[in-house]
Amino acid sequence: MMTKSDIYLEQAWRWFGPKDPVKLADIRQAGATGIVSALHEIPNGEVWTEEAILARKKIIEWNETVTPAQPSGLRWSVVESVPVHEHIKTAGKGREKYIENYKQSIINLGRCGIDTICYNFMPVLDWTRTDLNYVVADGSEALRFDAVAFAAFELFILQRPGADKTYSLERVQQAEAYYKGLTGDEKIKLQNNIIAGLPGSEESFTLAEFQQILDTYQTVDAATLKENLFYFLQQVIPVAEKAGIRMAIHPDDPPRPILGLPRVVSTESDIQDLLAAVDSPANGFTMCAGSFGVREDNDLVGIVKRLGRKINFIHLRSTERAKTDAETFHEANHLEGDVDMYGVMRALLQEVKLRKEAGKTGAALHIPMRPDHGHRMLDDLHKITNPGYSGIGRLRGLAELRGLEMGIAKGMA
Ligand code: DNO
Repeated sequence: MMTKSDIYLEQAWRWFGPKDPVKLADIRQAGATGIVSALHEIPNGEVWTEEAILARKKIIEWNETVTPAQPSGLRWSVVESVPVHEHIKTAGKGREKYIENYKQSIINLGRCGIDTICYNFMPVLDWTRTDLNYVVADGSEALRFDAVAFAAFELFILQRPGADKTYSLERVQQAEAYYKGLTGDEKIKLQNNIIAGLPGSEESFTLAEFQQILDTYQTVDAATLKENLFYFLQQVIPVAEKAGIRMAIHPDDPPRPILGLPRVVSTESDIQDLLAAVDSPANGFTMCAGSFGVREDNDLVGIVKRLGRKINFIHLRSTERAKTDAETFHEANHLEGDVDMYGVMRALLQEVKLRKEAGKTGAALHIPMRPDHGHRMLDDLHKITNPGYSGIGRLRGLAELRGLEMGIAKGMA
């Protein structure tokens, strides 16, 4: 029998809680041992109590269908995400209160034995796509960000004041033609895809609410947003360090400003800046190959090589930029597309090896990794799935990544 190398990443899987159509029992069969989850029902900004955390942890870690209950073989390894309230990002009037609440949630999670928290600092919207059912050559469905469709939403559906000045004339014309070709239902669908909230984004808006919240950023440019991020880090990182929690900021997706809003976690130099703001092992990032990989100027393997010791969590997926439009992309199969997954995996395992030599253990050694997103394929196509989070599509992703990892790790031993 092949024995597992001791250079490996913890295989994790995102689970949206008891309502997720992909069940914990399915995840066990997919071979993951780490669960990535959140208390999605708690409104942004409120404290996560120990009681609520422990109740969810019990569901994940104990199989209660047998008596007496047995360990399920899964552990709640990462919280994705504890959302950062908008007032923290804009330095609004509730900032101090929301930071105190955030600290308390960190302390409570630490007390309950959680070791990693993923979060993001994207203004208003979390990850954004325009098409949730883009059919690729093999007939499966992928998520897609179409820059023309996005501009059509912003210019002609939302009609954001000043938006036309942020686009080239060519883009405005493309967007107009695109918009004119949409039926009423297609317009509603595009709007919903963008502002009704993708899984895990926690917030959804009507058009009027959306413009209102965009307006709260009128005086927040990239420099101010960075300052607000650093202020947040200065407050929460020492608390996380003491609580035994490793914070992992997630990069912007897509990794560039949208809707006139700044985005400050898009590039290697953004990451360097935020790491330098507070020097602590608790101040790390999520190496999300798919999000960073959308930009051609992000050197993924280089990021892992240079900043590897600050990687606290990993998302592996690939994207493919459209040949005719550098800002349009879809999500490719995990080992295809623009991401050099072999190079990224190899660099990650080299990092694990260094950590092993340095005597690290647990999550600090076997960094949790989840297959990020997956196509809707086979039986997924007949089921209701969370966009990007289908069972079989991710199973394929994890299986491919696991094989890649094993091949590389064996070669390194
Ligand atoms: C999308 C996810 C993001 C991510 C958050 C982290 O699939 O990668 O929603 O969870 O940005 O805070």
